Amino acid sequence: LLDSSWYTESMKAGHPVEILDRHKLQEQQVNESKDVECIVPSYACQRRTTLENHNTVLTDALSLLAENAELNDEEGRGVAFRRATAVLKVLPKPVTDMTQLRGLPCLGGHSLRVIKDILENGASSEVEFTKQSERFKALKVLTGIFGVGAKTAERWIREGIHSLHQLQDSAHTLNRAQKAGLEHYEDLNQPVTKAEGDAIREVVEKAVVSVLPGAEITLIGGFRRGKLTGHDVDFLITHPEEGREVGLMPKVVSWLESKGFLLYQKTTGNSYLESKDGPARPSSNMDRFERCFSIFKLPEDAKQGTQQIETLSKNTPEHMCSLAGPSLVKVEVNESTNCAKLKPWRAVRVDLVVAPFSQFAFALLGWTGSKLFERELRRWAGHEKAMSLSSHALYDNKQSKYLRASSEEEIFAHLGLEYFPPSERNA
Ligand code: DCT
Ligand code: MG
Repeated sequence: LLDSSWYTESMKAGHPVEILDRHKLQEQQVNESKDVECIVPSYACQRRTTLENHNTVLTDALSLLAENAELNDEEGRGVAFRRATAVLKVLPKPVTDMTQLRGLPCLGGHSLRVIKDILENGASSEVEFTKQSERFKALKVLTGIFGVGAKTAERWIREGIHSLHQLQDSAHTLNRAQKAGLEHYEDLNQPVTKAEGDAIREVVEKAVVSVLPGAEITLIGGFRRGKLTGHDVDFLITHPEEGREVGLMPKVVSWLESKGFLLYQKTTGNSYLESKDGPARPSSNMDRFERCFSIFKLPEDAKQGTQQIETLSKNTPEHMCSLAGPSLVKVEVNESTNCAKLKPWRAVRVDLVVAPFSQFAFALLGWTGSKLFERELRRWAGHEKAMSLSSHALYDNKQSKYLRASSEEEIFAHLGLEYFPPSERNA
């Protein structure tokens, strides 16, 4: 029986194995036989999850079902699939037999059926069916437009709109974000590389220090966790002197705009006031900071640009269009030479967040992710510690007071959790 002793095996000295209360452990291990020492803790924030994943076939399948549930507004089901996926991510070997899953937490009947199907038949019929379904495909295409959420996509689908062409041909008036999203659809659906993230960081850093010397900028989100690609680039900005960050965002945005770096931006002000709002509810923690959602115009590095043009000019413009996907492709074709040339820049989603210095550690922890890790941290805080954690603060309900922290390590300590670096928060 390989069971979850795998997990123990994979844990290096000093890694957390005994954080969980004994009785909690027993509750989770419904199927476990007494002699098996199971130590996969049930909260993702108790497990070190690196990017090394030995079960990508299974996790890809369950992630797709999670995504489908989320797109259909079935949050509970989505979370259940995400939790099951996260457990599979920490296993030190590929699963080859269902018995290996005995005693593992968070694997519900539905997830187990999917896994069994894959192990026995090479694929899950439910996953394959979902992938092929017109509804799933339409939801993916439409929510792939920046500014379009599941609810809007759902409404459009009910009206018979399944593709970008149909949307363009419809009489719908799109808002500013959606127009920009449609215009830069191809670029925004291409993964952003770490190198592109670093190039953007240089520009944003220049903007930030020129408008407020001493201000500090940190790369957050997936890139801080060591991912090599992402769907956007996230930055957290602060200033060591509390209060100096006030009014910073409009100045940064103006600087970037004046230099032609922004194709779109929308800024929201900081609406969090501890004295007024009290401990932020977990669900509302993402939107209270001064925040800028933007589409960045990132110039291609000249050398890379030339290479692309050379390769692509061997294809006919028509071929290029099909390579690049449906419609909306930014290819400049010179009529006289019939020579196609790529535009010398690409659009990238960039999120900027400004936090007051006293909230910086909470913002850093809250914005580093992964989304599931964050959700689990908040669940742990609420259910196990009677605390409310947000990206602004940590409130202890028993002591009726805020717990201050100036580093992520201190927040983990307040929560009674072993500290994990960002690279181990990839749940
Ligand atoms: N976040 C969260 N809950 C959400 C959305 C975001 O806790 N509902 C946090 C965790 C990650 C961080 O904000 C940045 O969000 P994304 O950019 O969506 O996540 P990411 O991990 O950076 O993913 P990607 O690499 O694809 O950008
Ligand atoms: Mg991100």
